[in-house]
Amino acid sequence: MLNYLRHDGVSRIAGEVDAVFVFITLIGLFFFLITQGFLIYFALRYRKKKRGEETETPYITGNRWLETAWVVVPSLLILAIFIYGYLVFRDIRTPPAGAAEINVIVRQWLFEFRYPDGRRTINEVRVPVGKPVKFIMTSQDVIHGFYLPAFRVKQDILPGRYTHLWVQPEKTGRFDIYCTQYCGVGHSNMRAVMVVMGGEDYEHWAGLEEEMSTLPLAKRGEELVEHSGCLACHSLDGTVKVGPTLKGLYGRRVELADGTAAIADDTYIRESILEPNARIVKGFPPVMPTFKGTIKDDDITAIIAYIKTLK
Ligand code: HEC
Ligand SMILES: [Cu+2]
Repeated sequence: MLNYLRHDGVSRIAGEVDAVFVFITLIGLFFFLITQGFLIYFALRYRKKKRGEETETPYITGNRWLETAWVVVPSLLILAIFIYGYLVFRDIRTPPAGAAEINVIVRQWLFEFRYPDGRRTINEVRVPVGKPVKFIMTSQDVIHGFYLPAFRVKQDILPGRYTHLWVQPEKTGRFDIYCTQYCGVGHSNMRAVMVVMGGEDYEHWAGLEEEMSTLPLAKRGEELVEHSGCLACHSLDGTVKVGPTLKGLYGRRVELADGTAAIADDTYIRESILEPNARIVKGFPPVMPTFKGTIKDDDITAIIAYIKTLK
């Protein structure tokens, strides 16, 4: 949590947003100290007199200068806060011309990223450092959110509408993305990461994806499991995470929430990925997102082939 307190120069906008907050906080602090200072001073200065020491309260009808000042000064300050805030807001909302466009399609409970060249990734978006990127976002079901705390930017994602958000990362690294609208039981698992890569690394990665199809089936399945967000919820070593482990799953007898049981064969695993809520494993919450439309048919075959190797 604490590392979000400093923006560390990840982008120009992050610095601008922090500066607005510091500006507003300092004004607030200044008036807090003045008002509280006078409160304490007056409480002592005009405290109750001892018996017999009565003084008559002066009758004050007004003070034109004082009243003008306390109307004009706060008005100017609020105007300054508005104008400063508006200028930064305009900057946040206006992507520079020529920003690369990445489509973000979300649903309960995952982020899918689609690149201009047709590549897709799940819960992980890769962008080159130093270049502006515009995310064009829409939801397939309920309202979700897209929050990049390190970059100080946030935007709701709505069904049936497109919203956008842009960033220009100035530092390489991995940055968390959170869904910030309570979107159902799996909400707290709805996280993604933005990987900012150096220009050359990015070019290398962009060329990489194509080679996938020549890999052996199980190896390809392994890559898919690693890059589809499965490992956020499933372990490969037998430990229970949000969901059951994938180790030794193939051929296992699975107790289901409705009291029946199933054998984890090809059909069962396929259904688990495309329609996770059709059969729920006993003792687990129904939080797995569907990968229908995201993972292609032959890729599911590859994932099944990989799960078979996890003895
Ligand atoms: C948000 C967490 C989450 C993600 C991401 C996720 N799963 Fe699941 N998965 C679950 C949970 C929870 C269950 C158990 C409840 C159920 O049956 O839906 C489950 C069940 C399964 C099952 C049935 C397991 C069994 O023991 O019967 C399979 C197979 C599976 N997931 C595969 C995958 C694959 C492959 C991916 C990635 C493409 C994936 N899951 C992504 C949470 C997740
Ligand atoms: Cu969400």
